[in-house]
Amino acid sequence: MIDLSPQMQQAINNQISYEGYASNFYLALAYWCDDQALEGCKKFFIRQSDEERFHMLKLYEYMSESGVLPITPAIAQPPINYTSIQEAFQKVFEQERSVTLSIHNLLKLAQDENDYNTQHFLQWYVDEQREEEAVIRTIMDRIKVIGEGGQSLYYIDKEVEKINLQVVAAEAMEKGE
Ligand code: OFO
Repeated sequence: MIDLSPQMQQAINNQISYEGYASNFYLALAYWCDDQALEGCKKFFIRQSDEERFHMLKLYEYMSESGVLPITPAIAQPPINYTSIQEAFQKVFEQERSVTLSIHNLLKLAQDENDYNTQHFLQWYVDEQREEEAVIRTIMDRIKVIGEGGQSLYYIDKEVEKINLQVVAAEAMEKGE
């Protein structure tokens, strides 16, 4: 059994709520894309929403393994409207940066407390955030290259769909599927 300090329990509970918010944030974004007829982007965000839920569940399991009852959080309303796909991806990037920061703060707490189990557990999240930020940066770069001409939305959507398939393939490979 893993011993979690009261501060660590609180911090992991906070992280549960950030991951839950991220999952709903992406879900809302998926259906904004659906409303804009951006099917490729919708698929990208549905998958991302599922991933965030998985991140949240991993934290539940970690708490449970430690003999602590996780607190299921109230989830704040995420944005449901954007002025453009460019703005949407900018907000996604900011959202990911804030989660990265909270993971780093959590890791810092684990280091300060000499909590080696939690440090080890969190390394997976550190890697995951780095990969997610890299994917979002790639998409933002492609959006810039495509520009804002007449059919740009069509090409952006196709590009995001392609990147989504690459992410799915990379994840399957990691799992050895
Ligand atoms: Fe949970 O990975 Fe991003 O936010």
